[in-house]
Amino acid sequence: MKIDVLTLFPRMFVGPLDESIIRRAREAGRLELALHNLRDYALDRHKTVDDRPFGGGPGMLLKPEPLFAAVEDLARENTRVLLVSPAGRRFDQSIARELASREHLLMVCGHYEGFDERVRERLANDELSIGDYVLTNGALPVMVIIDAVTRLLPGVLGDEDSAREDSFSQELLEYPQYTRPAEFRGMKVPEVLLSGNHAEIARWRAEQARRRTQERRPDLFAKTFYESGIT
Ligand code: JF5
Repeated sequence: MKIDVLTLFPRMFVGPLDESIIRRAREAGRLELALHNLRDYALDRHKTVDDRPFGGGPGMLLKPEPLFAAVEDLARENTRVLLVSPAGRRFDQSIARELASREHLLMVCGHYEGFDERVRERLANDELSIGDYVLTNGALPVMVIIDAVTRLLPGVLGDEDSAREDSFSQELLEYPQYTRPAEFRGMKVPEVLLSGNHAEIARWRAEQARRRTQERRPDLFAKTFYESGIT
């Protein structure tokens, strides 16, 4: 998959996307990542990318001309153009799966008070948010989305992790897990996990996952219940 990123802060991406699994995905050629500075698409000699909103009000907006010029330069027939801002639809694991199936993403980082509305109308296929809070710009949320999508690309994770992705994510929270020692500072690992009774262990884990999800994430629990009939 190819991902182009349009941002006013390309240097923010250096570091986070050069480590660990994303680095390996890039080195293996499974992810091709290219950073583009929106300012390079400014049309005037002052390299202006923002302007004041018509009608007044606080803050600045990203003006349309540099964004249109950039997207028209970078997008192809099969490109998904994604805006990232707090006004987008909430990014989740199922959207990550959908994006991972695409050939080419062009991710546009929001900034200031956001985008001129004509960018939404004409340029973008979708607008995504990673949660209900306001950041200074879209670089961090774009990196979050790239991370979540990259680990789903074929051949990026080891077999064990990709199997986990299939069976667990988006269903329930994790059950409690323990490693050695069996007792640490007086805290004991639940007896059942040391029993060697695999049917019993599976039952305990399912119950713990259900209970934890119901308590901490009633929204997720309701969705899982609705989809699969788990009680
Ligand atoms: C941004 C205007 C974009 O703050 C965010 C964000 C929060 N959740 N998801 C994305 O993006 C940066 C800020 C202001 C447009």
